[in-house]
Amino acid sequence: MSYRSGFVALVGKPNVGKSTLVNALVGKKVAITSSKPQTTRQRMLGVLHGDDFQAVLVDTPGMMEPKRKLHQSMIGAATEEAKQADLVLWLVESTHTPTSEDETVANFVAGLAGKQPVWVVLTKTDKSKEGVKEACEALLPAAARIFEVSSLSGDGVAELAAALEESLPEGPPYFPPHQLSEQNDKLWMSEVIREKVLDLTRQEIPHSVAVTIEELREGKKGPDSLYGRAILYVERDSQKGILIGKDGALLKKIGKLSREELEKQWGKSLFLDLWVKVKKDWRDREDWLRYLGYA
Ligand SMILES: Nc1nc2c(ncn2[C@@H]2O[C@H](COP(=O)(O)OP(=O)(O)O)[C@@H](O)[C@H]2O)c(=O)[nH]1
Ligand SMILES: [Mg+2]
Repeated sequence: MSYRSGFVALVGKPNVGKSTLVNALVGKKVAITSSKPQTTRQRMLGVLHGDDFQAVLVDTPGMMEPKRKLHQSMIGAATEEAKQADLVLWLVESTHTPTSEDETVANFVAGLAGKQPVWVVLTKTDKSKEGVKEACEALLPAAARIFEVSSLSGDGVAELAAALEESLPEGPPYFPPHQLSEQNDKLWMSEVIREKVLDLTRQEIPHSVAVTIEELREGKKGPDSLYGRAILYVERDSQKGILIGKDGALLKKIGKLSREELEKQWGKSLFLDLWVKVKKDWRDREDWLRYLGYA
C-alpha cells in the first residue's frame, strides 16, 4: 500500500478548541490550551501517526479583529498555514450559533474552498446547542463534510482521524515514527509557563505576557536534573507587580505548576528560575515581535 500524508491546518476564531483537538488527535499534549482567547500565538505542529499514514496537524492562532501588531502577525500566520495546507479544518463551536467572527473565518475559508478541501468541525459536542449545525451549513454551503467532536470526551475524534487517513493524498512521511511535534525544549518550556500565566491571571495580563528562555542546561544534581531561567515580559510596571504577586506568591505558583508539568514530561528534576521584566508595549513593536519569535 502506498504511504499517505499531508498538512492539515486547523483554523477558526479564538477559543473554539483548535489546540485541544490537536492534542486529542495526537494523543499527547503538544499545544497549550486555556479558557482565554488568543492562547496560541504561533504555529504549533502535532503529528498524527498511523500505518502507512501521517497527518501533520498545524495548530494556528485564532482569527480575529487585529487590534495590535501582534494580532496582525498571528492572523498572518494562520492564513498562511491554511493556504499551504493539503486540507483545512474549520472549527466552529457547537455551543453557540456562529457569530460575526465565525463569519469572517467563513469568508476566508470560502476563498480557499476551490483550491483545497475544507471540512467543518463542530467542537465541544459535550455541550452542544441545537440548530448550530444548520446555521453552520448556511454559512458555508459548499462545505464537503461536517464532523462533530468533543475533545474532552473523545467522541468523534477517532472518526475524524480515520477520515483524514482516507482522504490525505499519497505522500512521504514528514517526521520519524515517534516524533509527535517539532517544538524544541526551550519553546515548549516557554509555552508551558505562558499557559500557567493564562490560567492564573485575568483581563489584560494574560495577553501582555511573553516568555523567553534565557538558559536551559544540566542542573547541579547531574544528568537527571535541569536548570532553566526564563524571563516573563509584561507591557507595564503595574502588570509586573500583579504578576509577581504579594510576597512573590503568584510568580512562585506559576513556577511550581510549570516545573511539575515539565518534570513529569521530561522525567528529570528542574530548577526553574523566573524573572519578570517590563518591555513597554511590546505587542506593538515589530522588533520585539521578531525577538520573541512572533513575527
Ligand atoms: N466542554 C468542552 N470544552 C472544550 C473542548 N475542547 C476545548 N474546550 C475548552 O475550550 C477552551 C479553549 O480551548 P483551546 O483549545 O485553547 O481553543 P483554541 O483557542 O481554539 O486553541 C479551553 O478552556 C478548553 O478546555 C471540548 O471538546 N469540550
Ligand atoms: Mg489555541
